[in-house]
Amino acid sequence: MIRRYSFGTPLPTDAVVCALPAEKGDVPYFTTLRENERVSFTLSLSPEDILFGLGESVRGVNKRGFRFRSWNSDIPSHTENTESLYASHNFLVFFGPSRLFGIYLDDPGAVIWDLGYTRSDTAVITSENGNFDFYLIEEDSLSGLVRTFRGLTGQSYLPPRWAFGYIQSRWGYASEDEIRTVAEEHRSRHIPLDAVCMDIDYMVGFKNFTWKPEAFPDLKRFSTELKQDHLRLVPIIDAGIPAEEGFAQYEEGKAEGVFCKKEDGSEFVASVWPGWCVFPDFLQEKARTWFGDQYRPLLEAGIEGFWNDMNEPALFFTEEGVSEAFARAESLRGSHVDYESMWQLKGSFNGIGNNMNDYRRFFHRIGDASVRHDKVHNLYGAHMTRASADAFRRYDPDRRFLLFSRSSFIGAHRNGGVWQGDNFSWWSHLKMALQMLPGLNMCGFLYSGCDLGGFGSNVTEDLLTRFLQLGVFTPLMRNHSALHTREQEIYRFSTWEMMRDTVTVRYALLPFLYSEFMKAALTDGMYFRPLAFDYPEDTRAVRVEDQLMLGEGCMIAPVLEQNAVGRYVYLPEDMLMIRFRSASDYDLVPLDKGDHRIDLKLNEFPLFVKKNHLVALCAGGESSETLDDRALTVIGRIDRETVYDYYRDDGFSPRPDLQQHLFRISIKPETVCTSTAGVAISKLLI
Ligand code: MIG
Repeated sequence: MIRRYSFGTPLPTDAVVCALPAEKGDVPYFTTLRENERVSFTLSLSPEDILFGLGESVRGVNKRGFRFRSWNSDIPSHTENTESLYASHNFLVFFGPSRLFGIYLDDPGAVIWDLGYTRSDTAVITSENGNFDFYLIEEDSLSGLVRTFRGLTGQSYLPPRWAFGYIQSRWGYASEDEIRTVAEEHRSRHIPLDAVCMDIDYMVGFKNFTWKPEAFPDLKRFSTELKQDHLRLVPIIDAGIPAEEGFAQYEEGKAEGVFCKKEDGSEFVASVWPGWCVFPDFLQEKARTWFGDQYRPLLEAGIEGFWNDMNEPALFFTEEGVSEAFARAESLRGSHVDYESMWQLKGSFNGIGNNMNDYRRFFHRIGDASVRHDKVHNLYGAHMTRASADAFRRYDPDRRFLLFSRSSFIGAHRNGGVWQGDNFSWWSHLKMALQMLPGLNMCGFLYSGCDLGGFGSNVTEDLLTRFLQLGVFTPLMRNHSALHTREQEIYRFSTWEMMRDTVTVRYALLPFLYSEFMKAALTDGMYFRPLAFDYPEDTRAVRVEDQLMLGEGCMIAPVLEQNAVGRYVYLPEDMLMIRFRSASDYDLVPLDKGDHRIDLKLNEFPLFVKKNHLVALCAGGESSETLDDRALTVIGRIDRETVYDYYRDDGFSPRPDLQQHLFRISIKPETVCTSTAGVAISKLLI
């Protein structure tokens, strides 16, 4: 059941797809307080209460014990103390012995989530602007609750099947020769690969929708050549458009009036990669259509996937901001130099990027109204994603395109996936990546993953290996790294064969993981969940922070620590462990409910399968298109007839019907081909 409570004058966000009448009276459970524009909701928490959700955010699966701020931020150096990341996902579930409900604040401005931070026994949620819809969702189970919420916000984005392949990316690939080399290094060593990303270096002067003619003399020919080798190119697109006289996109957009304006009606200009830029007003349909149409030359060159970046929007600086900083610095000139004045001097320039004053300098048109950016800040990236997805649907309504964005808001999950933004080659960020996945899934962002290996700083062999072992299971499996960091492609390392073997597991599992993903997406379910969703009565399971449920019957528990050759795993019920080394090399170990110390050498990683559930493996391959998924090895620990509904489709049609694509696989203990220690393995042809 969902109830809507309306506060102030809510602005349209595009997050919700069902209109509900607003309730009269106060929101149950919470104490509401209005203070000037701010509205806050207070609730006391019992020691047992657990809070799940908030999508992309730092810290644990259980969000309790910290303060978060929904404010989309370009923040590469985030640590566990960072209150805001690249996206804002205002959905939170309260789960305790005597309560189960979820709340969604459909608020495009800043929202503060004090979840036991100021007082450990109190949650206070504050909308800074006070114009929003508050949804209260109640169901009998965690999964039911999330499903109801997702019904409210609409079906998740469906990527094409090739997007489940391994993707190699790096900031710096600047020509087709360089990309060809990356492709060849993978193919010649039989490291599976489906796509290579093109970062900003492909553009002329970092200008969107251009590409360097010397480096990419014939993009269509190049993309066709790669497609013959079952590889795809995935270029990046940034939010800003260079404010350069004579640059076609600038002139055209200016004539159409689609850029964000300042109060005096002049264009808002800020510096990002191409230099001075203007920013499409993605909140206007006209601007979305215009921006979306700019993808056309790339689509015509055969591109089927994109990543949208810098769409918080990230701002390096504005002329106004720089002048103000200089003025502040100037005012200190001649004053006695002490630490205080020096800190002030330094401070003048430190906060110049992504500055709140700049976010207050420009406006969006919503209907007839002019709305200051900071009031709707968190919608910008989501509406850029919407512009792109709409354009792809216009260009080819019969095909799914790959699209993942850095910034997002709930609603964008219908149009694209997300990557988790700039992380570092840190063990702590490997754990953070895992812990963000269930929240993202609750909010509908099923297609997601982190920069495997870490974006910033220098990776090590063991860390990349453990990142890849998590990546085997994340729908987006992309190795990405920043300019000037250690080269991070698998083939750069002495242990590349071990890493390749890890990737082969992804390809053996790809049809199964795709099946689990599509079933979750088409039923408003979750691909990754906290253990609490499956074992709400198990007081141990509900607090597990480093294991996740995957699909209907599986659980992952990656190694997240340096030099570890194993880890403790808690099994809430009897399971089968598949300990992988490669697509063809794995152990099957039945384990009973309880605590286990599992040996996991650097080349080993486990997948756990509930009793009387099945996993299907194919023989693998080097690209998603060339996998032979007709012969499946079905594995399970079964003591009765067990059924798996295997989803299989053409991998690109946009509106697949679930029922039409399900194949029922059924095994009886007595009919299996091999049976060792209660584990059934069956080879099936379908
Ligand atoms: O300011 O395009 O998150 O993935 O490699 C950095 C260069 C801009 C940030 C993205 C990252 C990408 C990088 N971009």
